[in-house]
Amino acid sequence: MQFKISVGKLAVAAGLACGLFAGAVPAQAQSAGVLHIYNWTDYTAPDLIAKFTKETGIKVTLDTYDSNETLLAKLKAGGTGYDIVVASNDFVPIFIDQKLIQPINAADMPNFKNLDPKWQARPWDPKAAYSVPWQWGTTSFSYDSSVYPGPVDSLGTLFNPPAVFSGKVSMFGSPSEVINLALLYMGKPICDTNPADLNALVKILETQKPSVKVYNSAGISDRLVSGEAAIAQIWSGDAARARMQKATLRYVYAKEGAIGWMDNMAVPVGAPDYANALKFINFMMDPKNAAIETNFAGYQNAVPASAPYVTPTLASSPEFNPPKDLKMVFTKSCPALAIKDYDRVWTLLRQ
Ligand code: N2P
Repeated sequence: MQFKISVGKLAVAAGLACGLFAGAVPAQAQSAGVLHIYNWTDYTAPDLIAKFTKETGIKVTLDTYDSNETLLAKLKAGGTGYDIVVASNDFVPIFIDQKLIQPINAADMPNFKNLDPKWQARPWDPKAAYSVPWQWGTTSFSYDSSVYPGPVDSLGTLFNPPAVFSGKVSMFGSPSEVINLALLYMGKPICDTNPADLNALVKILETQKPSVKVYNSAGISDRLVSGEAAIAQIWSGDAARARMQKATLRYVYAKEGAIGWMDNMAVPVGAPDYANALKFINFMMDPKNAAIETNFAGYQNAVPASAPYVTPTLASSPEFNPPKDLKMVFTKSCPALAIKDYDRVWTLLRQ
């Protein structure tokens, strides 16, 4: 083992020997030319990657996942080789506590000033010590109005669906995201552990289950567009993209509200290309680059000066513009007890 030395380390050693480095070489800067990104599916604009590579010479690899739980399991297993991951606000504190992501001191980056001040100090990372906003959006559901004309104004249409949706319901595969939306439907707070409420929660999910075709957070838009699903739990940007392919789809802002969230870039502990990760994070806070990502994925970013570059079709879309009077409940990290309860609910549901 002790004789193993990575190619990156050799390159650094060679560079030092040739006097290429004027200052101190950061310990993590082993490989000059690669960045390994691990992000949600359909969430990284190919144009952005091409532009980053063109401007920096850094090559990018991209792997994808479909839930925070998958990302957590992957980082816990260790040895991923990823330099950038994108975690939702309710999971960032978990990654910090479990020492799975490392400090990046984003406030010191040149483009940090481009962030909207309200997103510079986020409750889950007040000093931007570990993370930088990627995008934010809402979670609700879309249905096909050619299958069911509506009107639809309640999460009840998803959780207690009319017969026409039988076998055509698509739900996320993520316990936290399914349970948060069900709690909202019940009018109960996120992280609720009241036993009577938990029983009612199980009942709602068990009642919905016979209508559910699949619990899977990947491929949602494809299922809606192909007709395999006619109603689906979905995030706002994916909903906009799906509707652009199938005009009869409708994203619902229910009277019970919608879930709000923000995803954040972070650097895993042990990232092989730490310096490149910081370059990418800074690159993403450039207004034009933030707009490229927004135009691709359909979500709001945290860089106000990106607005002029956002396509008018997206900027004026209903999915991009939650109504002013919407009850938006932002997700948050739950105490260990609630997480345990929700694991039990999920296990019961999926057995
Ligand atoms: C994936 C979008 C995921 C956002 N297309 C969920 N936080």
